[in-house]
Amino acid sequence: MVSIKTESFETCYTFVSNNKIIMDQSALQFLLNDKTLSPPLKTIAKKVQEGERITEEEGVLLFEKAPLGYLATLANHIREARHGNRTYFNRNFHVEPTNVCLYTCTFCSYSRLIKKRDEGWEYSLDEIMDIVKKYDDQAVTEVHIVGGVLPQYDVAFYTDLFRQIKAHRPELHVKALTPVEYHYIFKKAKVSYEEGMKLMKEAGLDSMPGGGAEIFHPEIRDEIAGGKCSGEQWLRIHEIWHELGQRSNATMLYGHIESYYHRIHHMEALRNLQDKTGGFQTFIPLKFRNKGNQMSHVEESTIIEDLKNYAISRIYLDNFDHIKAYWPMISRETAQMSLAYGVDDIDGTIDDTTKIYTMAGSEEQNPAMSTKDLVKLIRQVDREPIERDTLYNVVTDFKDHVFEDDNQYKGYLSLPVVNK
Ligand code: V47
Ligand code: SF4
Repeated sequence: MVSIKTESFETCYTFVSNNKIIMDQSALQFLLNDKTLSPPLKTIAKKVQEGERITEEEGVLLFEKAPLGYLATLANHIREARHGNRTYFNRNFHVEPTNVCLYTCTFCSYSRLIKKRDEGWEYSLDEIMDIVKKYDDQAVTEVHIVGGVLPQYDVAFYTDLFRQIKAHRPELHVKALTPVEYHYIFKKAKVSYEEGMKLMKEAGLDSMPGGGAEIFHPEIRDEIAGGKCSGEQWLRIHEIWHELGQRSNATMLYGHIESYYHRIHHMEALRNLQDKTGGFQTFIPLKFRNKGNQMSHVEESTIIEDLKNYAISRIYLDNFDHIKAYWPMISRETAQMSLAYGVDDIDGTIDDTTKIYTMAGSEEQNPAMSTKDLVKLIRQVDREPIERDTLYNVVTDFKDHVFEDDNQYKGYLSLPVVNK
C-alpha cells in the first residue's frame, strides 16, 4: 500500500494490491483542495466542513455563482453526516375536503372560485369519514388533510372530524390543515391562535403539514397569494403549535416570480423560528407547476435549478433534520437525483388521493406508488430505504428486505451471450 499526493488536488490516494484506487479523503476535502475554487466559495465550503452556519449573503451567492457539482458535494456531505444512506418514506393517503376556495392564489390550478363551485367538490363529514374508512385494511400510518377554504369548514367541523377519525382509528396520525385555514377559522370563531391550536390538539390533530408558506416576503406574497394569512401569521401559528410540544413541516413554493433573495429571506425566517422552537421536522421545496392557473405564462424552473435549490436548502437550513423531495410534484427520476443533492426523504406512497399537482401539470397523473415501488426507486440510486412514521420513527428498515415475489423463479428472460 502506498500514499501519493497529486499536484492539482493534493489528495491522498491509497493503492491496494489489485490496482484499485481508493480515495482517502472525503469529496468535500477534495473540493477544498481545488486551487481553482473562488475564495468566497472556498470560505463557504470550509464553513460546511466545520459545521458553521452560512449568512444570507452567502446563501444568495450560492444561488448566483455556485456550480452544480460544488453544491452537490456540500449538500451530500451534510446529508450523509446526518443520515448516511438512509432515505425515508411513509405510507399515507390524502383527503382534500373541497377544491372550492375563497382565495384566488395566482399559482393555484386546483381551486374553483365560489361562483363556479358546481365544478368542484365539497365533501360532508360523513363523506370524508367514508374516504378514511376505505383505508381500514391498509397499513397506512398517516392521513394528510388539506384543501380549499370555505365558511362551512369551520372550527366545529374540523374538531368533529379529528375526533371522529381518532375514535375510528386512534393510531392513524392526523396531519392536517395549514395556517391559511387556521387563521381563517379562528378569526371567524373569534378565538385567539393560542386557544384555537389548543382546541385542535385536544380534538386529535397530531401535526401540521408545511403548506401555505409559499414565499413569505410581502413583495411576492401579496402578488401571488393576496388576502390569505401573511408570512408573519404563518410563522406565528407554527410557533404556537411548537410551544404546545407538537411538530410541523415547512414548504417554499419557488420558481415563479420570486428572486433568489426572496428564497433566502424565506429560509432565513424558518431558520430563525427553528432556532427558537426546534419544532420543524422537514423542509419541502415545492417547484411551481404552471398548467391551468393564472401564472401559466411563467416558465417553469429547469431540473438543474431544482437540484440547486434542494442543495442550497440543505446547506442553508442547518437546523432542519430533513429535506424532502415531493415525488408526485417533480417526477420519480428527479426525486431519485435529488437524493444526491441533500434530500433524504421522498414522502409517501400517497395512493391516488391528491389532485393539487395533477391539476397543475405534474408528470404524475396518477400519483400512486406501492411500498415495493418506492423501495426499488431508492435502491436504484444506492440508498437505503426506511419506512418511517410521520415523526420519523422507523417502521421498517428495508435495507436487507427481500420481497416475497423477488425469490420466485422467473425462468430465463434472455439467454446469456458469450463474446467470441
Ligand atoms: O401550499 C399549489 C402548493 C401546497 C401549486 O408537509 C403548488 O409533508 C406548485 O404543502 N405548483 C400544498 N405547488 C401541499 C403541501 C405539502 C405537500 C406534500 C407534503 C407536505 C408535508 C406538504 O402546494 C400549497 C402550495 O404551496 N401548490 N399549487 C402549483 N401550481
Ligand atoms: Fe385556496 Fe390554497 Fe388554492 Fe390559495 S392555494 S386558492 S388558499 S386552495
